[in-house]
Amino acid sequence: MLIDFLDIDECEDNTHHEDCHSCVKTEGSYTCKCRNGYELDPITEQKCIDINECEVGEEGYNSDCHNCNNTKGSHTCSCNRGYKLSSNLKSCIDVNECDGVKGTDYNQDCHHCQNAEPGYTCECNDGYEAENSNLEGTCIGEC
Ligand SMILES: [Ca+2]
Ligand SMILES: [Ca+2]
Repeated sequence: MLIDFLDIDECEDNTHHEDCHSCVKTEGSYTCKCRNGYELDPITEQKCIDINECEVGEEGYNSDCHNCNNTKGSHTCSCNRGYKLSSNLKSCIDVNECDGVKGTDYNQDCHHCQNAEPGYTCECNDGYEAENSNLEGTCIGEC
């Protein structure tokens, strides 16, 4: 029986790289299959490295993500004022402040709330002046 001592099965011996998610035996060596969010190291082809979705740009993450934060195997987003994270946590969507309970989401003194992106503006009853600035509005009465 002929045994090829030179062809060590790194996958079986557990001597493959610990960052190799799924070891795949090749002729005389091994390579790896990587989990989602990782890619095969192009240099060694023997370990999985995190994809920096924030640097990859449009393909890697949603362009509606305002502040991308790379994490191992994924990434997170945070949003600018007036926006909230969508349910997939990857993009930022406008908050409809006018949907809320008056006094909670929009100003108590705002008579007719108009959603805007971002923020909201107000239309006011007769005798009041609208002051719409800094993503928020309010109605100011005559003194
Ligand atoms: Ca990542
Ligand atoms: Ca809004």
